[in-house]
Amino acid sequence: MQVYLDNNATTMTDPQVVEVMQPFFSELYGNPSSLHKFGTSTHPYLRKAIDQVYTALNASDDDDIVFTSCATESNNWVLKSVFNDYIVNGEKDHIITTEVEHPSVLSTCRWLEEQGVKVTYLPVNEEGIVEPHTVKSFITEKTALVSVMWASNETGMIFPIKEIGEICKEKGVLFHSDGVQAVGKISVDLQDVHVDFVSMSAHKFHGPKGVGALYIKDSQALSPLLHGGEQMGHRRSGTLNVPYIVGMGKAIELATSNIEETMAKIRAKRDRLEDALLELSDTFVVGDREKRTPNTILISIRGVEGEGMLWDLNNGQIGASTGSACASEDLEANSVMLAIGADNELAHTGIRLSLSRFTTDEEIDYTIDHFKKAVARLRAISSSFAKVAPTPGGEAGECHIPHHMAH
Ligand code: C6P
Repeated sequence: MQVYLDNNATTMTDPQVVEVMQPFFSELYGNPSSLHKFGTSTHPYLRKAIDQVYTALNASDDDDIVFTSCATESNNWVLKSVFNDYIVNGEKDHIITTEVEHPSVLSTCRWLEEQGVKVTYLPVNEEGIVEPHTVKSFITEKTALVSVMWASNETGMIFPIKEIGEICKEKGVLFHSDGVQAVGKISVDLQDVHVDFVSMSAHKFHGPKGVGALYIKDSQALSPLLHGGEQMGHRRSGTLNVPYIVGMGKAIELATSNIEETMAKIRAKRDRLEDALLELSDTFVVGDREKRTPNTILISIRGVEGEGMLWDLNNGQIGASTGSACASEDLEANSVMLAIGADNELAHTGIRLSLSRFTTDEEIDYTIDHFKKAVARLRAISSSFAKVAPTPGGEAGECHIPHHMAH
């Protein structure tokens, strides 16, 4: 059996999505900007995809949804254009974000610091979320933008976006949320929450890779990241990627049209897996499960290195990760676990398991069985190693565990 439990890194493209994309490669391949019928015949399909995204997010007709190549582009666009539009002219000089954002936000912020922008990286609390009062206390007259993720890719913790949005509105500060791990996993209602910009990526909700979007409230001005032709009303130039946009429309419709029911099923499987793994001694899960996206577990097994565990899971045909896929090549401790107060040793043990609507009960049973055996194997190896080479200055397993991680 093969089990894919890395759906926060990317998802399988739903076969129904592949099917609707198919005609746009070799049949309806015209450039939508062309005036002939090859081009214009794509328009109804593009219109439909746009409507599907608006409906899924409950966006208003006054808002803009602009297709991009991915969430990394959407995040870069917001941060760099806010810099260009509000900071370069000296009006403002400050951006607020959090310590636990995805690298597409954090690296862009570091680059902005090199350009002279003051960036505050807010700490998270012990559950791994930033508290609204913390955001409020750092906003000054010079703050141009607050950028806080909607849900964490690593822990699944859902951030208090509604409350932070109210604070930003009251203070007159622009608010961006990286919605990559929220869209398609929890309800995202953009008429209920005040947020100026939301980034998303289709491949996180069973759409294709290489297409994302940026939501822009009230179609407000934001200078383009890519200059060029007139596509998307000059907001994002480049020939429209029709098959992928059509695929994204279908994917978001499938992911959100019955979200409560779909997520209840995923949550039941996730909780069963989590309960079973927590039967292992010295095992901890980050964050209250009711406050997490329904598909995610970040679990730590004391004394079991994350990389060793991944290797063993991989041998058992189970795909998981130690955290963000784009940081998985280094062997550093999980930065989100460090940010919530885990010590270095514990932060090296995190394993992220993320389910999807395609995860089956049989796969969960198989994973529970293999995971438990893997922990036993790895613990046996590390205890026999410890007998030969005791670690100086401390007993095995002596590490700081934040109290919220204890089960
Ligand atoms: N996170 C993960 O393993 P792209 O790659 O541009 O489609 O999405 C980037 C991105 C932005 N924000 C968040 C919160 C994300 O989770 C991701 C992608 C993957 O966690 C790959 S690094």
